[in-house]
Amino acid sequence: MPDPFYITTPIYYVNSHPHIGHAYTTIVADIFIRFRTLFGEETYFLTGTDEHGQKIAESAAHSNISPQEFVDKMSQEFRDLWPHLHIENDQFIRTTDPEHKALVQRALQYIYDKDEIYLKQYEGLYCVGCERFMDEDELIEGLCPDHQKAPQQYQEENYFFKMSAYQNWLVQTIEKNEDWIYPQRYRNEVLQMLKKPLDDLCISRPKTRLTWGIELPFDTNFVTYVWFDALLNYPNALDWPNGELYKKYWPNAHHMIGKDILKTHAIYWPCMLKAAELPVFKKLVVHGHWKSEDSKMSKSLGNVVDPLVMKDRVGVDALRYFLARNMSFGDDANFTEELMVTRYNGDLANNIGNLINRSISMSCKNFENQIPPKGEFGDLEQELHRSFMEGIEEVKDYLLSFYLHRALEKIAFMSSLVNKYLDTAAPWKLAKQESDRKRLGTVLYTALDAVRIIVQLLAPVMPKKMEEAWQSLGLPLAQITEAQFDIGVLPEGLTLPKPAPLFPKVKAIVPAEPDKKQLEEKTNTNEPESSEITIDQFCKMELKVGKVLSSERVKKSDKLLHSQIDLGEEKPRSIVSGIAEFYSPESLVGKTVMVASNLKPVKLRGVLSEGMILCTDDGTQLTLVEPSAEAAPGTMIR
Ligand code: ME8
Repeated sequence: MPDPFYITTPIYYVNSHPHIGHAYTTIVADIFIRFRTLFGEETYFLTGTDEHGQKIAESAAHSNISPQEFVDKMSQEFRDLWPHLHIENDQFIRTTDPEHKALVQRALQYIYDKDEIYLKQYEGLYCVGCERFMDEDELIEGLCPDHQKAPQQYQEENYFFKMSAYQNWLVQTIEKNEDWIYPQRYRNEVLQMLKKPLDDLCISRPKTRLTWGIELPFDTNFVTYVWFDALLNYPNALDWPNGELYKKYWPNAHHMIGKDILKTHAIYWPCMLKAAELPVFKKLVVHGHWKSEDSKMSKSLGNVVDPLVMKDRVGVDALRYFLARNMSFGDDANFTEELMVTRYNGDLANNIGNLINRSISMSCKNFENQIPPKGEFGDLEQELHRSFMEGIEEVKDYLLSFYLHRALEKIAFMSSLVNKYLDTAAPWKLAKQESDRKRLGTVLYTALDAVRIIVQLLAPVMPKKMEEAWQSLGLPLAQITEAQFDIGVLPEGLTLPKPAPLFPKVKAIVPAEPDKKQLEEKTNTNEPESSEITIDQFCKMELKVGKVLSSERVKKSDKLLHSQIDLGEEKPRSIVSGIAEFYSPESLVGKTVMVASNLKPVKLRGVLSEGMILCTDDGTQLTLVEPSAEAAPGTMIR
C-alpha cells in the first residue's frame, strides 16, 4: 500500500477575486485526490489563502478598510467558492491563522539559531505583483514580464537567509530525482536557473515600510517576507514537527502549482526545508496557464474568466471535465466559451451521455426496466473486454503519473468503443426477433457493464453527474467510491429507474459581434472544425531547406537564439528560435535545417523573425529536424 497521499494547491492571494486559473488548480487537485481515494489510498487535501504582504496591504488601503477586515472578506470568497465547484478539501489554511503564525516564527527562530540568517544593507528591484526582488535579467525592457510593471528600487537594511549555501545540494537533489519536478520541461527550467549562482534570500521587510506581516521572532522592527511565511503553510497545516497529520502525510507531499511560481517552489522552498531540517516534499507538479481568447488573463485587459459564470453555462461537472481535458498538463491552454461548448457537445452529450442514455433506455424498453441477463459473451464482447482491461490500466497509470488529460482522452475513447460495439451488435435489430432475445440481453448487459466502469472512472472528475448516472444503473450510491473494475460484475436483474438525459446538448456559441476582419480571415482560410486540414491548406505552408550562417543569443533571454539563415534568396533571413536551452549558437552554424518560410514576420524581444526553424518536441527536448545535408539552401520540402 503506498504512503498516504498529501496534495496542496498554492494558497491564493486575496488581493483579487478567484478566477478560472485558481479554480483549475484546485479542481485538478480535487480530481487527483478523488482518484487516489477510489484506488484505495488514504488522502489529505489542503488549500487556503495567502494574506500578508505589500500587495494585500495596498489593496486593503485602496478599499479603505483595515487589512484584517479586507482579508477576512476576501478569504471567505475563496472558501465559499470551492463547494460550488464540487471541491472537497480537507483543510483550508489562512496565513493569518494564529497556529500558522506561531509555526512560521518557530521555523525562523530555528534557522536564526543555526546562524543561517544575517542582517545586511541591501539595494534591489522589487516587484510588488510577484512579491519578490528580481534580477535585472528577468526584466523585459525594464518591466516584470508577468505584471508588466517596472519594479520599485529599494535600499534598506534587511535579514537574509543563507540560501546560496544550498545551491550544490539542490542541484544534486534535482539531478538525482528525475521526477521530482514534473513535467520535465520545468525541471530543465529550474536546472537552467541554477546555472547562475544563487543569491541569499531577503526574508524580512522593515516595519517602516510594511507592518502587515508576521513579526520576526528575533527582531520586532521587521515583519517576515510574505513568501517565507506562505510556503511554510504546507507543513504548518499538518502541525509539524509532532502532529499526527504531519507524521502521516508529509512523507508523500505533492505540491500542485502553476508555472508562475516555479522559482519560489523549486528553489526557495527546498532550501528553506533543508535549513529547517524538514524532509523535502515528494513532488512538485507544475501546470501551464489558461489564457483567455489566446491572451494572458489580466484585470487590466478585462478578460478574466469567472468560474461561476462558466459553470452556469454547461454545469459544474462539465466545466470540471473541460478544464481537466482541454489543458495538456504542463502546457498553456486557451479558454473560450466556444471551446468549452464544443468539448461538452463532443465528449459529453454525443459520446458518453449518449452511450449511458441509449444503453439504459433500450434495456428499460426491452427488459421491463431491469438489467438484462448477461448470457454468453461472444467474440465481439471478448474484444471489447480486452480493450477495457487495457484501458483501465492505462487510465490508472496516467492518473498516478499526473497525466490527467491523457486519462480523460482514454476514457472518452473507451466510451466510443462501446458506442461502436452497439452500432455493430445492433440491439434494435435483435429486438425485432424473439429468437434473438438472449443475444439482445448479452449485448445490452455488456453495454451497461461497460457504462458502470466508465461512470466509476469519471466520478472523480464529475462527481455529481456520475452519481446520477450510477443511480440510473440501479446501483447503491455508497459503492461508487469502491473501485470495482472487474468485467461482468454488474448484478443482473437490478431495477433501472426511468432514464433522463444526463448531458443534454448545449447550443453552440455564436461569438458576440464578430470582428469583420477576423471573420473574413477565417472564411478565407476555410478553417475546418476538427484538427484535420485539407491538402490545399497544407500546401499553403512553405517549407524550405536552410543553412545557418551565423547565430547569437538574444540579449536578456535564456531561451532565444537569433540566426541568419540562407534560404537561397538574395539575402539571408533573420530568424529567432526558442532553442537556446538545447543548442549553443556556435553548434548551430553550418547546420542544414528545415524552415517554415512563409510565416508572417514578427518581432521577438525586439528582434525581427522571418520564419521558424522546425524541431521535434518530446516535451523535454527540442531537436532540430535536419534534412539531408546535400539539399541546397532554398530547396522546397514537400
Ligand atoms: O502566487 N491559469 O497566489 P496567486 C492557470 N500566493 N492557473 C492559474 C492562472 C492561470 N491563468 N492564474 C493563476 C500566489 N493560477 C501565492 C502562492 S503558495 C505558497 C503562495 C493559479 O493568487 C496557479 O496555480 O497569484 C498559480 O500558480 C496560482 O493560481 C497563483 O495564485
